[in-house]
Amino acid sequence: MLLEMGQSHLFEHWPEPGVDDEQKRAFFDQVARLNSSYPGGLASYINTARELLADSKAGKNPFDGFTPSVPSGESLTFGDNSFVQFEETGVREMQNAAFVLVAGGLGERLGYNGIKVALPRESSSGTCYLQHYIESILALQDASSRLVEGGSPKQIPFVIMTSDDTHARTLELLESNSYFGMNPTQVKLLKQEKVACLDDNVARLAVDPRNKYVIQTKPHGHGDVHSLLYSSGLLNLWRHAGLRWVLFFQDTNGLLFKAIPAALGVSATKQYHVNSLAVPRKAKEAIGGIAKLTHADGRTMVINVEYNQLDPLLRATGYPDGDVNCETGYSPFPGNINQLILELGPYIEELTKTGGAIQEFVNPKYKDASKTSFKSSTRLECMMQDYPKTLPPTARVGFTVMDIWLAYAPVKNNPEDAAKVPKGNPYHSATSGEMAVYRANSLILKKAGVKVDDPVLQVFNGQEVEVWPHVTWKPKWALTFADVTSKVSGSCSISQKSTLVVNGSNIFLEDLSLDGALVINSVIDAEVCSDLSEELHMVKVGGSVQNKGWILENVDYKDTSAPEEVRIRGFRINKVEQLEKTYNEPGNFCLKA
Ligand code: UGB
Repeated sequence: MLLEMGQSHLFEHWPEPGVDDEQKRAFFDQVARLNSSYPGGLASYINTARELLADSKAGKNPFDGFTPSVPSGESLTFGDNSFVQFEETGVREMQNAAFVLVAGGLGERLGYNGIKVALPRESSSGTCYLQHYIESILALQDASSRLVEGGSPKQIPFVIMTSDDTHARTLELLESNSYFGMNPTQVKLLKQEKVACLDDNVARLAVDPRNKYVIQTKPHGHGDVHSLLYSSGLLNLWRHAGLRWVLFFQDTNGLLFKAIPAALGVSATKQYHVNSLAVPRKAKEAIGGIAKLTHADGRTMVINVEYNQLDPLLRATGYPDGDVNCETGYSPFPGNINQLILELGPYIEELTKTGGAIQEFVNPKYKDASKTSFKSSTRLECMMQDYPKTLPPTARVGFTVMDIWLAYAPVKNNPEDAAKVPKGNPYHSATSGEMAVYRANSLILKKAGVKVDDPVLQVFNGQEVEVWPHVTWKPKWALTFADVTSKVSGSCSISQKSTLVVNGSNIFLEDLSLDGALVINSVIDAEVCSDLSEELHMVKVGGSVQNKGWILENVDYKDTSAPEEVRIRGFRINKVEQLEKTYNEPGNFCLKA
């Protein structure tokens, strides 16, 4: 096959039989792996590469014939009636859902040496992303089964897509932490394979410069998740188990689970086959824009257009200024945050036709304008949000826009690049990722009636951020706005310098005045409490707490004496003074300190 596909150069420097036989065998093992992990095999990969490389050389616009316009979707406002209603519907539906985390990327832009899901989401509790995701899924599982009368508790399946770069370390993180409380059989790791690199426009496979018996490979992109799910057989198992939804999400967004219940509520209510979560987006911000594309022949699709393509597409189709902010201060095209909710039935139907193959693209860096040779080898790539591209026009493809402060705070940029982000645009750094969690929690408490002091501005690693009180809670304490309002009452207040860590589902805050650091733990088993609002199970905490609290101290990202995860956020927490309370029985507790 390789010879037929014009790949004889791979064997050019091979010595006679008997020499390096082990390495030659390893070469064919690799070829077999590359062949079996790509829908249609290596021959299909090479053919597609030739077509896409020819299009790229000819400068063909992938959106040729399409005109973009602003699509209409559901726009939610946190805390209003319809939001609360969608949240309730979403939590109810959760027991029919499966979650899929794409975590095969190394996060080159962040430059962090570990896996991104092991980074702390915030450093007050020190909970890492993976732990937070798992605890959120478990809390949703419990809440959903409580809502559905007579429903037997279902375990929500959780799939993590890894790659050679992240697999071992993800598994190790799970195993060394007892899967953060999840049943290990609930979790499935699916490893994506890399794809062969290409040396030139006729798609000759690249030989690894370090070893002539190895084909050079690079990641194929998060779009692999669809073919992996399909070939794993999980989708049909889920269908037989009565599941209806598959929710996809990315590695570092500490806010995501605040948006998920309402977004699933929208999917269920509007019966969307595809629902993309979106946020208002600043023009030219480095996230894709969701657009409606209408072809000259009448076809339309609602699809993500990557940020580097949106501006040229607009310019080429009658918008001479390209991607610019409108009167709202944001681009009219909502920003894709790559949280997708797919309805399982139509998803399986589509994948049965496509095998999970997603339209690919190629992005070669040419040496010169002749476009005949590349600066370095390239490869085909695919993105999970391109899934709707092959759907029939009857498919119900929608999106749900939520406030940025509620839904989106990824950690993608290293401190140096983040500091260069134009003023007013989000930093997407470890610093802003943590501050966003405190801001969201503070704003939610405020909306629930707590008096929360305004933030102060502080600069960490060259980034000016709002510092709100450091409020953090376990997902089992509150998943929805209704949960929060049911757990705070009376006249509560939190000063700006405060830290509040809430750890326990049955903790209720009543007439609490906090000016310092307070950590509340409850070790009463929530699962035995069928109704958490019953007085019988409540740990009611109030009173006045005042202490020196926890202080943020600046750390420069170049200071190698600090751990990497501290350096990249630009501060460490100095725990000067706090009150920590652990309750193992219900009751009313008045704090004084
Ligand atoms: N990922 C994989 O699992 N495998 C891979 O081969 C590559 C990545 P990036 P990207 O939300 O801000 C996306 O690199 O691709 C995982 C959307 O395309 O962080 O530049 C990886 O582990 C864009 O439209 O993002 O941009 C991570 O979890 C916009 O929505 C995830 O895929 C943008 O995200 C994303 O990888 C965004």
